[in-house]
Amino acid sequence: MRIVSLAGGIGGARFLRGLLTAAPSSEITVIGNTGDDISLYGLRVCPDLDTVMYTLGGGINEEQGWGRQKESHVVKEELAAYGVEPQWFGLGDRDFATHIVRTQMLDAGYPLSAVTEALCARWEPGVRLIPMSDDRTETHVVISDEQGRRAVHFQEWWVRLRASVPAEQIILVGADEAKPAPGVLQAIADADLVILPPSNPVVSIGTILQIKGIREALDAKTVVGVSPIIGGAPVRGMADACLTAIGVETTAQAVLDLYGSPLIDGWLVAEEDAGVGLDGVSVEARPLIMHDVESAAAIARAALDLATRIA
Ligand code: GDP
Ligand code: FO1
Ligand code: CA
Ligand code: CA
Repeated sequence: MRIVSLAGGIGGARFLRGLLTAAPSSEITVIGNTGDDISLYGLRVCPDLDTVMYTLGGGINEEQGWGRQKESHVVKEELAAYGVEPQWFGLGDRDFATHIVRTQMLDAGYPLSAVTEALCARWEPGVRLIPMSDDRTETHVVISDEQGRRAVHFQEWWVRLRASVPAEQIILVGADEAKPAPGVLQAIADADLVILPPSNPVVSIGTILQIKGIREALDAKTVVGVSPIIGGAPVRGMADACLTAIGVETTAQAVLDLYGSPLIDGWLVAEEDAGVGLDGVSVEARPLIMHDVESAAAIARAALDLATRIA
């Protein structure tokens, strides 16, 4: 079976690890979010691609959900000693190597999709990981603070400000010009099934859906989504602040309405959210907390079963 999944960082990666357990013989293509990407100290950092790559490749810091296990922070300390900014983003030493390799290849002219493939040759994530686009896009957030009304990089809003300042607007800079990376539309066309994991509906899935042609390609497919919102709150992170910014309530129902029909054909919600519904969508309630690989695999199995019944 050929499966395509869109993915952000932690929620997407943990779901995909379950999917690999649930469907070991399937061919899985992951279209990764690159709106979170940021250039720091001359290096290109792709947090969501790296989170998927490290999680599936066995190199992730499990407690944190991002970054490398057995990490040290000597380079960060040395940069701080020079007074180099920003100091609010925590790049570890092992992680730095990934960004050095990536930047070196990008500077040599390789597209991000080729760079990602090269990095994955080491990590063997068991899926084909393709960035949503080789064209540079970045999510920026419009805020108002003592410095006035201005746009900051998504990472500054998320990591430095912890989303404590309301987002007035969330914009994917470069979206109009960005084309899907090579292989993205073909993988969707060839897929038997598309899964939207419980990734952030605004800055992960919503971002990928803004790339020209991707949403249209998905309309022809059986698409099953897993709610990242349980009982009116995100399971982790600050997705509520992102949803509020685009005028959407933080509920499993509102996220389903946001994705809407015809995009979504099946929707998994948690048991406390039973009763959620939308015309044309098959909704099922299941335990949706990913405690470990086995519980993530059970959710993946439920998504596969639902897709089989719809198709
Ligand atoms: P990020 O890029 O690291 O923020 O990760 P994603 O965008 O892939 O996923 C973030 C979303 O995952 C958040 O909105 C969480 O609510 C959701 N999430 C995290 N853990 C779980 C879980 O165990 N179950 C469900 N249903 N959602 C989860
Ligand atoms: N998240 C944090 O909350 N603080 C950090 O210092 C931080 C550093 C970082 C470095 C590399 C990387 O791949 C991810 C990192 N993250 C950090 C996580 C990440 O930036 C965000 O969780 C996601 O991009 C939000 O979707
Ligand atoms: Ca992310
Ligand atoms: Ca559909």
